[in-house]
Amino acid sequence: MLIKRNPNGIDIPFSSEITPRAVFEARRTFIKQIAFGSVAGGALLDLLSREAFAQGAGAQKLAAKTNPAFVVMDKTTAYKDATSYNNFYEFGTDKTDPSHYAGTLKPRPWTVAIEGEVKKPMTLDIDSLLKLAPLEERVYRLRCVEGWSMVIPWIGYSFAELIKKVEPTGNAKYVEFISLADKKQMPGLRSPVLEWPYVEGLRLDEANHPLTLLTLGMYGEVLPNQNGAPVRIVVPWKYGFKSAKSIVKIRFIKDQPKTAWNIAAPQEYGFYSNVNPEVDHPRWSQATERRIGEDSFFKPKRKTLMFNGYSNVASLYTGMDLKKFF
Ligand SMILES: Nc1nc2c(c(=O)[nH]1)N[C@H]1C(S)=C(S)[C@@H](COP(=O)(O)O)O[C@H]1N2
Ligand SMILES: [Mo]
Repeated sequence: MLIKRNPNGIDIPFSSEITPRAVFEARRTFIKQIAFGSVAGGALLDLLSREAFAQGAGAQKLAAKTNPAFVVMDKTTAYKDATSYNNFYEFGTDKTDPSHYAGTLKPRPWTVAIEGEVKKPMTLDIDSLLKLAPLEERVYRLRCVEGWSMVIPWIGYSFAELIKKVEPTGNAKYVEFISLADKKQMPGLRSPVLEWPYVEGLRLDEANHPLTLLTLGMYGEVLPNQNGAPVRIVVPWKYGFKSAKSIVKIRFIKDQPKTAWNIAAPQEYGFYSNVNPEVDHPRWSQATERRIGEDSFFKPKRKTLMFNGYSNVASLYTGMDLKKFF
């Protein structure tokens, strides 16, 4: 496919438009069935619409216009994989735990308190967040520090839009994202694998980078519980654990915050955690990754890209030793 590079350092496919989850899925089934010769002639269209109907039923739709400047050309991960292979330790540490147990999370009503070094602290509910800026669909790579990756069509807008609204003071140098920690909704909190609540953080300039996405949906729908409903952050050039789920509090602060994984294993998980194939995890290489849904004997692992392929963020780290600030 013909592609061009854009200023965000990611690949843009030539045409793109809002693609609801049902249509992604229908297309996949459709291609599979063509490959196996099980579909012919007039059955094609019928199959497409039936699939779309069957798979789209249930979840709440969320309309958004695709922003082609933020769409990677990689094949999108199947919705089924993106919603059944998850890390969300508040619901257990197995990959399938969140899809099995996150049903107890109540994503509405929900509020996010924004406080700290801001001129306009505020508490916003989900409807206010949905209206704060135009919703965009963006297809990002997500690279977990464990060595697997996915490609997900998120829905949201640049976190910078929210930063503008609350007007950080001159003392604001970092942003802290705090996830819900409610034992009644989250069975995983009984286990001390991490210090609860789950906390993540960014430097203010990282938080202000247009790629940093305040995320309210995926695959044309509101976020499924296991993916961090009703609101999460997505920072595509960093390892997945920087993208905190089910956020209830956002604090603008002066000093670098302590973060959940850094507290748990400081020698393994640094504050920055930029995707970097040249800096190995102490227990494994970060040079390659397995794209979920792509497993096969013939498929070699993919090479992990510097900053997960989002090369234009490099300017955020000019003069920094990324081996030291891992
Ligand atoms: N609150 C919270 N956020 C979290 C996690 C978590 O355990 N708790 N796991 C992180 C990790 S390790 C990854 S890889 C991504 C996974 O996001 P996904 O399940 O939507 O693909 O969420 C991140 N956000
Ligand atoms: Mo992860």
